[in-house]
Amino acid sequence: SSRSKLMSSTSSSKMAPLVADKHSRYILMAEKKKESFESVVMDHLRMNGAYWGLTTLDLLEKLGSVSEDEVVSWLMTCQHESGGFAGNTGHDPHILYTLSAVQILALFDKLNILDVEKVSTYVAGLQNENGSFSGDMWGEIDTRFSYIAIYCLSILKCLGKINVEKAVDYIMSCKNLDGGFGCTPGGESHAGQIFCCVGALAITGNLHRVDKDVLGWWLCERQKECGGLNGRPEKDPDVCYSWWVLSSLIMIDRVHWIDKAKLVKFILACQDLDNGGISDRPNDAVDIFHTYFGVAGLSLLEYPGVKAIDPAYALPVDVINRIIFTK
Ligand code: GRG
Ligand code: ZN
Repeated sequence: SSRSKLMSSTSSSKMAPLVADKHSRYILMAEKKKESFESVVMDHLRMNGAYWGLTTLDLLEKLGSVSEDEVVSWLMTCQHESGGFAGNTGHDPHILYTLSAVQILALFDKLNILDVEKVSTYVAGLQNENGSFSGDMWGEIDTRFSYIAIYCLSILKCLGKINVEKAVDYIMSCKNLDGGFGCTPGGESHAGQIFCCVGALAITGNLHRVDKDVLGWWLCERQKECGGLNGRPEKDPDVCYSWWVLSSLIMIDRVHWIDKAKLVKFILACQDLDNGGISDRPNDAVDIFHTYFGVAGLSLLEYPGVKAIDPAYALPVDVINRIIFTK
């Protein structure tokens, strides 16, 4: 079946395997010749980059090579008095960075150092009258922020602080006739936005409100001849959609509608076999973002040697189990 198809197809050609150690080394060095991952995080990658790099290392069972204390003490300097986190020390808080901070603390099993009341008050305070969420005090509204707010409050066990019903109704108002979702009502369907909406519906137990066959069809049409996935019709395939599309297909139980073996090949073909890292498409320059999405995609595809990742929370399954099933 699909697993044997995966085996035969990967062994029949001379495809290079996942060069996991090189990817770990690439992340630890993060394009500079700096000594430690921590200094690179502080200087260049900031909060989102830290989440991408650290999650990739954990999926490859290499999180132990990072100094947890250094990362966590830097991370806490990014917290603003409002409770939200910034992308780096001294910057302004935003819900995007607040999620990355919560995710990093979850990876290190350090959520207990958070002032949960403060962080959850910041996140809940971004909900608008119509149920939508703004990204920060300036007010831009996007279903990305709905997903992030629901995610943070779920992990912190504070969903009671927002109006979940209104939040879900707002997300449903961003659904299109093609089965997909956009960033606001009427916005074009895009795989990244679909991931956010489906993820928020999954976390709140509302997946029954998705038309799984219509959405599943739109999502599986993202696979191109080369095996890679694109983010919407007429666009080029890109490794990051191995995450946005595949996680959505898994959440709605339609992952068998794509050719998994062909997608594995596409991701593996985007590796830099010499220096590590994964690019958006074959022969492009690698970056930490696509390295994360390539490894996370392979995790969803059950590639050997990569830990399982949760499709709704985008963190290793063991991390999510530890949080959801305790206290
Ligand atoms: C926890 C994984 C995780 C995410 C947090 C920030 C966020 C929540 C989600 C972002 C969802 C999103 C909109 C992703 C799309 C990112 C992307 C590759 C955009 C590029 O769009 P275009 O139009 O590129 O520039 P295409 O591929 O369409 O040509
Ligand atoms: Zn991309």
